[in-house]
Amino acid sequence: MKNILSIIFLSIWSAGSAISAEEPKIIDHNQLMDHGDGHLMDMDGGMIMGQNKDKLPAGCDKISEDVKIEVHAGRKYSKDFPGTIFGFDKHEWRVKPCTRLTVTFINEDYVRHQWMMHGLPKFMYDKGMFHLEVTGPAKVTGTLILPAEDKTYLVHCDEAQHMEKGMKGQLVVGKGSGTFPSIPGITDPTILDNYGPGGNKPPSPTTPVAVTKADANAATTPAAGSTPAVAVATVTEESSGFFSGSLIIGLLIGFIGAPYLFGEIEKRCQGKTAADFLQCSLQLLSDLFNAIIRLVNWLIQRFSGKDKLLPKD
Ligand SMILES: [Cu+2]
Repeated sequence: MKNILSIIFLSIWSAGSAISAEEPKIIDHNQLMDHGDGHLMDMDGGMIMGQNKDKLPAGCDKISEDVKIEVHAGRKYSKDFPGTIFGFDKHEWRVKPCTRLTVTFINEDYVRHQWMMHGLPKFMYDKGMFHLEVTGPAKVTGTLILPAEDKTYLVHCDEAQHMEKGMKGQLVVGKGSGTFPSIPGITDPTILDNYGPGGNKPPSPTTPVAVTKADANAATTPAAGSTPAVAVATVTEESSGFFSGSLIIGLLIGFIGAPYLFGEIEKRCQGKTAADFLQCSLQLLSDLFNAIIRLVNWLIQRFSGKDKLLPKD
């Protein structure tokens, strides 16, 4: 009886721990069919493109070193980078020129992810790329030999929005050739998200992006060694209130122009009866109004390219 109870208890306990274990079971795609030219795949979504284990790129006398890396991909790697949803466990890898690099790509999500490298020379990698892909949770391992020149290669997942939402990195060969923007934890975005007042408008390319001091601190502190690419300015209230620029100009013209206008009417219409004075001043105002209309028309035609004056009536 005691033995039966122990067996029941152990069964329940092991079933419970299997359910509570959240780590996905990773399937290894290691039986890929070789389709030639470094293209391998299986029927379960595992794929390698641009595999090369032994052909030396031009400029490489020999393989400089053999490097093996593991790249983990999944939603859980995005949590340190606000605004992202997907991520790699690392977003930058550095190797020497002519390295033979073997990448084990481990996808921990229940969707398809890729580790896709661009910009390889087409004399050797005919699609210009090296590409690992697997529908997870699963892993796949591929190898390539890196060219001799110093260059930075973009690495990303090409599933829709996965790169934009953080699944992006760079492979730096030798000294590299610069950096890519928006690599989580490595480089700043080209356009910094702005959560300040009026922050939903895209900034115009000629004006510095306005961020609050808190934003600026947040943008510069988390990424160690990163340099903010965007000028930091304090937020200024937009002058969209009652005293806008055009209103002030209008008031100035009115204040200066009105006494002059009344003086002119008085001068031209003096010595008339009340009725004649009214008619005279209305005629003057009408002439002035017509002159202004003609001037505005002329300016519009002049600056819209139709250099033709209105006929004078
Ligand atoms: Cu992906």
